[in-house]
Amino acid sequence: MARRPRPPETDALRTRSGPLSLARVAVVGVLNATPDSFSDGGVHLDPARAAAAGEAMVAAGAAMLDIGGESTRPGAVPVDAAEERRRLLPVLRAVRAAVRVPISVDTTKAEVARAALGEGADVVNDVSAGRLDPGMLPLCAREGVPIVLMHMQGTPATMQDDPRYTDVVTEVANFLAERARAALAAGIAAGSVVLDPGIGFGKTVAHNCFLLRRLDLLAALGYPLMVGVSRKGFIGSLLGGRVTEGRLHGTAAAVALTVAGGARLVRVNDVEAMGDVVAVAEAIAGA
Ligand code: HH2
Repeated sequence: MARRPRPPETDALRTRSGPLSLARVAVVGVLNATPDSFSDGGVHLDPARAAAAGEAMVAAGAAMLDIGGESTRPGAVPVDAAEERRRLLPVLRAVRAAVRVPISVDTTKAEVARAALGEGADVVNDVSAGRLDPGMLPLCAREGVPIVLMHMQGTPATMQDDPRYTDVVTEVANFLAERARAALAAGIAAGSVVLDPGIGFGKTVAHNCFLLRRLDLLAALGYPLMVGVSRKGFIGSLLGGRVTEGRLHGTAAAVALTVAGGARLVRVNDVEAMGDVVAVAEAIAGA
């Protein structure tokens, strides 16, 4: 497998906490300050426990932590900005005090993102790619922070009801290219844009597999790719209905293939295990 040439601006994301190097694949640790997230709901709601978990993730090799206060799992009940801030900010403050790596805030609301950036978050991770809140792209431009633009068909409440595409890879690629253009038009620097195919967001098992098989086409858009497969439902389905806790090895297989496909950031719950997966997959993919 040949090493892919990448534009120079993607070798690092410039953040307020320093450069996030993408010369090697960056492992991003997930910390959900929510009662209901499918992968770690309730575990990191307490600020002190979240800070300890964040420290452990960094010690295990996380290059960034992603903190969210609203679950976006299929069927999740949306929360308002006040509730999202109430959950998120104490956890963010505690984690920020405990670690030096960049922190991304997983939100679709500009008001929540603004508050989080004020508390030391460095990157915005918006699963709506700036579509749900017209203030989001201008905020990131003004603040000079990187943004992750993710593809989602529909909204979390209904997205898994009957997702349909004519050609999922082309449609996701076109969407991401359009959202990247919108980000640049809003004044966000090209080197501050990260794209994400949104595995599990309005996609069947087959759609997810098609996307993961052709990540190279998304990487060819010229922006670093983040991919989140960790413990997701399609892995459970491929393993005969396996529960979330039993999806570690399936996650490992998917993470290895995302690295081979050109992902530069992998969003995971099990940082230590997936750090090993990334190291081996990257060595083989780059050999
Ligand atoms: N997946 C989830 C949430 N945010 N952000 C990006 N950029 N990419 C993803 O794949 C992604 C994401 C869903 O996972 P999780 O946070 O574990 O669960 P929940 O949405 O229930 O909080």
